[in-house]
Amino acid sequence: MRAALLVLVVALFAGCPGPAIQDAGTDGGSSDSDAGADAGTDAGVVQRDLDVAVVKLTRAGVLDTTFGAGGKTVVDLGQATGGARDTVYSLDVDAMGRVVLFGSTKAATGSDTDRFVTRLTTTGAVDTTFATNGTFRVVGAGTSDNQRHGLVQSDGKILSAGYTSLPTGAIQADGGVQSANAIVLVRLDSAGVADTTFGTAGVVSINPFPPTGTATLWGMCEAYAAVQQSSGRYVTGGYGRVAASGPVDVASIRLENNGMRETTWNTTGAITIDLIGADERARHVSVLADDRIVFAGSGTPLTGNIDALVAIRSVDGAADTTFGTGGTKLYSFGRNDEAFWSSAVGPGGMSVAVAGYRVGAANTATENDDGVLAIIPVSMGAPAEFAEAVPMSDGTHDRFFGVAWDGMQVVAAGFVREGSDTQFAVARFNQDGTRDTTFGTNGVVKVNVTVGGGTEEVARWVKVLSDGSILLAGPTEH
Ligand SMILES: [Ca+2]
Ligand SMILES: [Ca+2]
Ligand SMILES: [Ca+2]
Ligand SMILES: [Ca+2]
Repeated sequence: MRAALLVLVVALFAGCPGPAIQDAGTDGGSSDSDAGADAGTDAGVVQRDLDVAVVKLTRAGVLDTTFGAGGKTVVDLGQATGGARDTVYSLDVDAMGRVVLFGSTKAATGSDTDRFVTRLTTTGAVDTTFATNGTFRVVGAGTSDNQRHGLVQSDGKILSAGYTSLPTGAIQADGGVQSANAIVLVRLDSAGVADTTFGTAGVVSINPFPPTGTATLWGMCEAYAAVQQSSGRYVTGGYGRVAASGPVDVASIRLENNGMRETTWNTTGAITIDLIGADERARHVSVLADDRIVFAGSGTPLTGNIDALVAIRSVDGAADTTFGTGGTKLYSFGRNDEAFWSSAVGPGGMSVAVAGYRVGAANTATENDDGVLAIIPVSMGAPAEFAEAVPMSDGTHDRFFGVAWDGMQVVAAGFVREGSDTQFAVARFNQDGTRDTTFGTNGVVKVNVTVGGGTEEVARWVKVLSDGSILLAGPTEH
């Protein structure tokens, strides 16, 4: 089956990358981006190798020494080439407590990235019974396959969401064949083998924005996450554009459980959320207890001002007009540039927590990057909304990228950069937004996975286990 998948993927990716449209660079040019603190894209003189780090803390916030080496596991999936390096965006835990990691790594055969799914044992060792020596890889030469999220389903199957630059077949003005980013989902069984009941040999690739009107070139679409409604259908969240170039909008499609695209979603088959014709992005998506969908990301309500964004949609994708303005609400935390990067639904489906950051105008003691948090009521009887900047450090940069619930408390994770040495950081909050001061130092725990100036590291995801222990995953540079 794996061979069949590889044949398919190679077939998908074969031929003509041609001069690619710069879709891979849609994050560029804006500080609402993966740049800077997103370990891996910092422009610098040294291109260091990145590895995948997983850290386990006890509920008290102390490194769990039964996991990895002193509470930390670092997996090196490949050596860097140019900008192609190991990175990890999310993790999930299966029914046996094994840790499944989702990210991208430099392709074995090229200088681009391919997605990987790696499983660790409960004690943090690479689980060699999974896939091939613990890792499933999609191998597509030259196509920059980006995985942004994954999950373990209740049936044990594993879903991977991301996007890949694929040839559209359209001819560009320069005579080359256009490539554009398409949503790519991959489903594996619990052994790490491609699930042939999903898509074609376990893979679905969809660009929902074909040329319209007199256009000949395709738009593009990326999935930053995919989640499952109770029907078994998958909803994606990310961003894209109908036109071949220009600003992006929040974009979402829905798939049947077998990977077929489902065309009743928002009646048109796709959701796009646009405010003033500038950029809107979803960075994560969650399913509420009643199957409504929550998108978390950023939007541009005014030229030159980016705000964090939350949008809520009905079970079938219509705007939930009980929320915000037409189902969309913007959050400003006193800066030009704010974004949410993750969302998580609380106990009983009462509230949804979203976390991200605000970007300082300058690296000053009073205005640097800060984590932001909102705890939003989504059901009758939920506590009032909390939405504030909640810096882990007033004097230096900090951001959140992951969020999870621990009972009635919220755990958010990201990084703190002190001097030039960045560290994983995680904070625990009470539901009123105050820090849980019984956790770490004044509610914050920092873990320096790689010690040294100039080495980036950032927790991109946090998962709280049933005993309250905390798993963090992110890339670390060395
Ligand atoms: Ca590496
Ligand atoms: Ca703003
Ligand atoms: Ca700060
Ligand atoms: Ca460090």
